Amino acid sequence: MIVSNRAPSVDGSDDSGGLVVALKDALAKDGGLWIGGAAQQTERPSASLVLHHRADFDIGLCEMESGLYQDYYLGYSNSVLWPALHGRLDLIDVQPRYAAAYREVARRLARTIAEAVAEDDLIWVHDYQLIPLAHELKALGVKSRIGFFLHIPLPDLQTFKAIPDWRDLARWLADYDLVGFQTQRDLGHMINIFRHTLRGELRANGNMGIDGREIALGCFPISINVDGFRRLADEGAADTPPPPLPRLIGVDRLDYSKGLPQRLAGYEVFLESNPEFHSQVGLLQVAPPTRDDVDAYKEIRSELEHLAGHINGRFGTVDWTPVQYIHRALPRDQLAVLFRLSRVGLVTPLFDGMNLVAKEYVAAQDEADPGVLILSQFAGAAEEMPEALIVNPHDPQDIARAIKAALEMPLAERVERHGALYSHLRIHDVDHWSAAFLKRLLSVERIGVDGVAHFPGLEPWAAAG
Ligand code: GDG
Repeated sequence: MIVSNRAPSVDGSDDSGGLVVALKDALAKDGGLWIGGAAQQTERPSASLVLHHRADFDIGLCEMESGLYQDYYLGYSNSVLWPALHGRLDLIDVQPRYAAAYREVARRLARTIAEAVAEDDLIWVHDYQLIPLAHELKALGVKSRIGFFLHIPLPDLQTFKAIPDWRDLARWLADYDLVGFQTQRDLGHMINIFRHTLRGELRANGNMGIDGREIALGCFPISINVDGFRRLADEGAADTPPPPLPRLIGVDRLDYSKGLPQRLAGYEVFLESNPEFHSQVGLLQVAPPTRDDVDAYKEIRSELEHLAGHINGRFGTVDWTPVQYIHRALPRDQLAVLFRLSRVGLVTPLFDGMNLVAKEYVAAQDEADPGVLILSQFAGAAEEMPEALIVNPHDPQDIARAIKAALEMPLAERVERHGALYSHLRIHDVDHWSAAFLKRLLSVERIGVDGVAHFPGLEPWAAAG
C-alpha cells in the first residue's frame, strides 16, 4: 500500500507527477492499493475508503470536508511544516486549529486503512503531510510493516525545535519501522534529533534503538525515469530548431525554497560584469504557480516578477530580452526538449530535499555536446552530483562566476562532467530508488502476534529493556 497526500487520478489520465511515475510500476507488479486524499472535498465524507479499480492497481480515496482539508494542507502542512523543514522559520504561521486538523486527517486515514489492510501488507507512507500515520495505525492495532519516506529536507536539531509540536513529530517518526531520507545530511539530522529527544541509541547496523524498539533508518536518494526522459528529449529535439542564442534554463514550482530571486540576482551580476555577453545569451525561467492561497507564495511571485522586469528594463534592447519568464506549467515533453536545447541548467534552491530538475536536465542532454548543470550546494542532489558546478545560492557573485564558466567551458570538459553525471544517473534511476526502499522495508521484522517486536540482531535483553 502506498499512502500519500493525494492519490493518482482514477482514470490514469494524469500520471505524469513525479511520485506516480516513480511508484506505479512497483505497485502494479504485486497488485497494490494507492491511498490518498480525494481531489474534491465534500461536506458528507464517507467513513470508508472510496475504492476504484485501475488496470495497474487500485485506488482508495479518503474523503474530507473542505475546512478540514484547508487547515491540514494549506495550514499545518504548508504554512508550518514546509517552511520549518526548509529552515524558513520566519514564514511559519502557527494556528491551533492547523495542528488539530493535521492530527485529525491522520486519524481518519488510519481508520479507513485499518479496515482495508492485511497483516502481511507493506505500507509505504509518503512525506511531511502524513507523519503521524504510523502512530495512529499502531494505536488501532495494525501490525503491518510501515515505512516512511521524507521527500523534503529534515533540518538540524535547533531548527526542528522551533516547531511547536517538535516532540510529537519526533515520536511519530519513531513509530515507523523504517524512515528513509533523500540524503546523508538529513539522515544525520534525524539521528541527532532522536538522540536528543527520545534518548535514541545508534546501533552498529545503523538502526536506532528507542524505548526497546529498533527503528531502521536509511538514505534513499530519489531519482527519475532516466531512459524515458531521455527518449522524450531525443524525440522532440529531432524536429525543434535550436534557440537563436545560447540559453540558460530554470524550471521550478514558484516556491520560496527554490531560490528564484537569488538566481536572478546572480544573473544580474553576471550581465553587469560581463558586457560582452549582452545580446549573446538569454535566461528562460519557467515557474508554474503552486499553493497561491498561502501569503508567502503571493509575495515570492511579485518579487520574481519585479526582478525579471527590473533586469529586462536595465539591460534589454529592442532586439534582446535578457529574461523570459513563464508563470505557467508547460507539458513535460516540451520541458525535455527545452532542457536538451539549453546550454546551462540553473538549479539553485536555498534548501531542497533532492531536486529532480537537476536529474532531468542531465538526462535530457546530448552526450556528444552536453550542456552544463549549475547546482546549489543545498540541493540534496549535490551529494550525488559533484561533477556539476556547485554554487552557494546566497552569493550572487558565485552564481555569476559559474554562469560565465559554464558558457565558456570547452567541449571536452563538458563531455567529461556530463559523462560522469549520466553514468551515475543511469544506474541510480527511480526503479533503483523504490526497489531499495521496499527491499529494506521487507527486511524489517514484523511485530509478532504477541504484540512484541522481533528484530534481527537485537539482543533479547535490549528488547526487554
Ligand atoms: C519535492 C521536493 C524532491 C516543474 N515545472 C513544471 C514541471 N515541473 C516538474 C519538474 C520536476 C517536478 O515538477 C519538480 O520536482 P522537484 O524535485 O524539483 O521539486 P518539488 O516539487 O519541490 O518536489 C524535492 C521531490 O519532492 C521528489 O522527492 O526532489 O526536493 O521538494 O519533475 O520537471 N512539470 C511540467 N511542467 C512544468 O511547468 N510538466
